[in-house]
Amino acid sequence: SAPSIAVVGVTGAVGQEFLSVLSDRDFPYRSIKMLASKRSAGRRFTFEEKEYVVEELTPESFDGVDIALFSAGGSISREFGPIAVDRGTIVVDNSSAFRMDEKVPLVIPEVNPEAMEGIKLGMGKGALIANPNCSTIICLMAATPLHRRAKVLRMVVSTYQAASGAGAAAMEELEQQTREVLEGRPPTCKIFKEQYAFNLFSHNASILSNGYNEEEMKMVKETRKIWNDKDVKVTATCIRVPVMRAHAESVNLQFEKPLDEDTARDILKNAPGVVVIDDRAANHFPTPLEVSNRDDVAVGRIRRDLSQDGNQGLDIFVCGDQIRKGAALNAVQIAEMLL
Ligand code: 11C
Repeated sequence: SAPSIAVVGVTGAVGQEFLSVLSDRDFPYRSIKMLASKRSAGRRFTFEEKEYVVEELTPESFDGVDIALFSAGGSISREFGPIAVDRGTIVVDNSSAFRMDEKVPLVIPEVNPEAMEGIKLGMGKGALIANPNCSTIICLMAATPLHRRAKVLRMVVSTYQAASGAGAAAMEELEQQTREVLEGRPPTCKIFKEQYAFNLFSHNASILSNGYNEEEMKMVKETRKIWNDKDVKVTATCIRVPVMRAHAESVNLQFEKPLDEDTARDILKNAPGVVVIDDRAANHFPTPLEVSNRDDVAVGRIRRDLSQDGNQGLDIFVCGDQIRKGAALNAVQIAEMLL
C-alpha cells in the first residue's frame, strides 16, 4: 500500500514546498503527518482538500511512518534523524548534518541514483539519505552530463544565491528592506548584518580557517562525494544577491578530454532535468526569475573557455530554483526512488 509520510519542518519555506511538490507529482501516500517545533504546533492548514493540524515533533511522531522528509535545520536532523531511523523510517534529510557521513548516500537522482541502491520501502529497517546543498545540486545538474563525456579535472564556481537559501525570514527581509529603501527609510537588518536590498555580499555562512566559507566548502566536498572522485579540483566563491528564490552560478570547467561547445550544448539539451537557454542572437540566457517555480535547471552562455588550449575548457551559466530542485523537488525525487 502507499507509504505513510511525515514532513518535518512543515511550516518553513522548504517544508511548504515539500507539500506542493508531493501534490504536483501525485506522490502516493496513505497518511501524512505535519511536524514542526512546539512553537508552530496547533497551526491548522489545508492540504489536498483535507485539514491538518501541525503536531509537535517528538520521538513518537515517527511510529508507523515509512518516509520522513526533514527540513528543520541541522540540529533537529542530528537529534531526530537517528530516532526516526531506529523506528524504521527512511529519512530524506535536507540539512547538512549527515551529508559527509560515509554511510549516508548523498543523492541527486539524475546524477548518482546508484548511491542509494538497496534502500527501498519495505526492506524492514530505516535509513538516512542526504539531500545535497542547493548550490551543489544546481551546479552538478549541468556539470555532470559534461563530466560523464569529458571528465572534469577542475571546476571554478561563482554563485549568485537567492534569499530563499536562508529561509522564509530572509525572503521577508529582502521584501521589507526593498520597501524601506524605496521609501527613504533605513533598512531593518535582522537575518543578515549587511543591507540586502540593492546590495550583495559574501555568503553569510561561517568563514573557516582556510578563508573559504562553509557554503563554498560544501560545494568542494559534496561534489567529490557525489561524483565519487576524490581528485576533482573544485573552488567556489559564494555570494548572496537580492533575488527571491533561484540561484545562479557561473561555472568554469576544465576537462581531461576535449569537448567542443556544440557537442556540450547537445549533451545538455538531452540531459534530464536540464533546459538550454542559450540564444546569442537575442542575448537571452537563463535568469533566476525564468526558472523560479520551475523544476528544470536552465543552462546557457555555453562557450569555449578562451584561456584554455583547444577544447579543454568551457564556461557555462546555470540557474535553478533553490527551493524546488535545490531542496524539495530533489528530496521528493529521492523518495520516489524508494517506492
Ligand atoms: C544557501 N545553500 O543558499 C544555502 C542554504 O547546507 O543546506 C542551505 C544550507 C544547506 O544559503
